[in-house]
Amino acid sequence: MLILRLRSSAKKLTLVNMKWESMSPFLRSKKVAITGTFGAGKSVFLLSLLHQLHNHDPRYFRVGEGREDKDTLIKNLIPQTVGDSQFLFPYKTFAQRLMKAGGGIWPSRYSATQRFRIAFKRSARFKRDELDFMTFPLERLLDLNIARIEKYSDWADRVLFHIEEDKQALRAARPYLIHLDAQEQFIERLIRLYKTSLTQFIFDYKTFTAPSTFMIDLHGGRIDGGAAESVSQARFLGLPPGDGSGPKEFIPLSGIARMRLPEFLETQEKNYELYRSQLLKPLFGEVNQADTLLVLLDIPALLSAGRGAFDEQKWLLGELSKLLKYKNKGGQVLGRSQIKRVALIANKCDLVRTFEREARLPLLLRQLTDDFVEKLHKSVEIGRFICSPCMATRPHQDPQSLVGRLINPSKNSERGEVPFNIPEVPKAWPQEYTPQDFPFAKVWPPALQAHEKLPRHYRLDDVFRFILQD
Ligand SMILES: Nc1nc2c(ncn2[C@@H]2O[C@H](COP(=O)(O)OP(=O)(O)O)[C@@H](O)[C@H]2O)c(=O)[nH]1
Ligand SMILES: [Mg+2]
Repeated sequence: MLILRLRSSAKKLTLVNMKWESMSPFLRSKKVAITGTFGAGKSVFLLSLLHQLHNHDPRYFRVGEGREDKDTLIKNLIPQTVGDSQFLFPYKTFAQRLMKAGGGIWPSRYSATQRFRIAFKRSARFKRDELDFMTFPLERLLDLNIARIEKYSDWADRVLFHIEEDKQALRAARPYLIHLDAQEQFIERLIRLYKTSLTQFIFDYKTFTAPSTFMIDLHGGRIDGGAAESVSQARFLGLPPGDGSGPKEFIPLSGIARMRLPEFLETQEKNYELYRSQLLKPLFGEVNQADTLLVLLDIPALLSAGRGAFDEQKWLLGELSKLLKYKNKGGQVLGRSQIKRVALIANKCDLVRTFEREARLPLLLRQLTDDFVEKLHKSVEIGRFICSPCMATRPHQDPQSLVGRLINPSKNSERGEVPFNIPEVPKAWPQEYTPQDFPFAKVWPPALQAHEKLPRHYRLDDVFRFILQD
């Protein structure tokens, strides 16, 4: 409790700071939250953006808005300290790895939430700018119900209800449900069975796979494919072990099981509350304090993972819209949304055939996000972007191919640049499709050529101008 209290008073302090700074006549502060599902490109986006700003060249990264100020320069950029340094984005290390001679590597995972704060001056402006970036996994929105439902037992009933409504989920969870109803229950066994069910839900893109830390842990690692029984047991259904104590897990107990296991129920209630107060409330509260939200949508990945991935993405966007709508109702729990701008970004467009980028991605992006936009407050400004923060492919004479450093080790063990086939992007999202229909490849970052100082990007500067707008 003490730690919690300390934390919240630290938060108040930063709030006071932010207020003071935003009123300062010499500084313009903005808070930018970046989200997207696992692998959508949050770290690469932040890395590339920071890299372009640290090494700003107005020929390749346009900051000025009008035609007349196309030479606006980023000057005097200074990284600022962030509140909690364990989440500091290791910009320098990642940039060195990305820029290695002969071809670099993508950033690795180290934390699900990342932060970086910079201050700089635009040559045409009087005030300095400060940008405070944070990233978080969109999968955390799987927990929105936990954040909103105060009582553990209400949440448990609701989850069990959802499982029973869904035939496929019911099948996956049957061993767990049977043990819940058994004469005698073994707690370890209940937890093990629930982990197995949840793993299956994740593989089937079920949207009630909470707590989300089971899928994406606090280090940003995602559960791997494989047999549901074996891959799941080392992961936690709640907060991980720490401070010398074990994991703080919770599973949905039925009404009968809650009566039969009063002591276990008590720890379940406690762990549920800890998860809400230590993870969800601070995170969602902070997201709502951002001015601008960037949502990275990896259309090639959604196509190459099958229709379930598309449906899950849409559902997560729906939950995100609920979080942002807390403007009027129940705003006390998760904070009033301050978000004024949302950028919807069709990311990694360098993996799509050159001519299809502008011809096909815009419509797919619309179809994916229209319901989301519809649900937002009308005052929120929406920007839509086709983007690649780090172009890792080059055109090939065959328009159905691109050249890049293919990751597939059996096809390119040397990590050299090779041409490879690119599937055609559909004109609209098909009602049904499987991973075989759109086999998009993965590539290493580009091996820079002699005249290139920085990786190329595709319209990353458009997104940046959107962030900076007055
Ligand atoms: N071709 C291409 N691949 C990218 C780009 N951005 C990210 N990726 C790939 O996507 C992977 C995941 O990106 P990352 O930023 O770590 O995703 P995160 O989980 O959202 O932080 C990277 O390892 C790259 O393989 C891009 O602009 N172009
Ligand atoms: Mg990342």
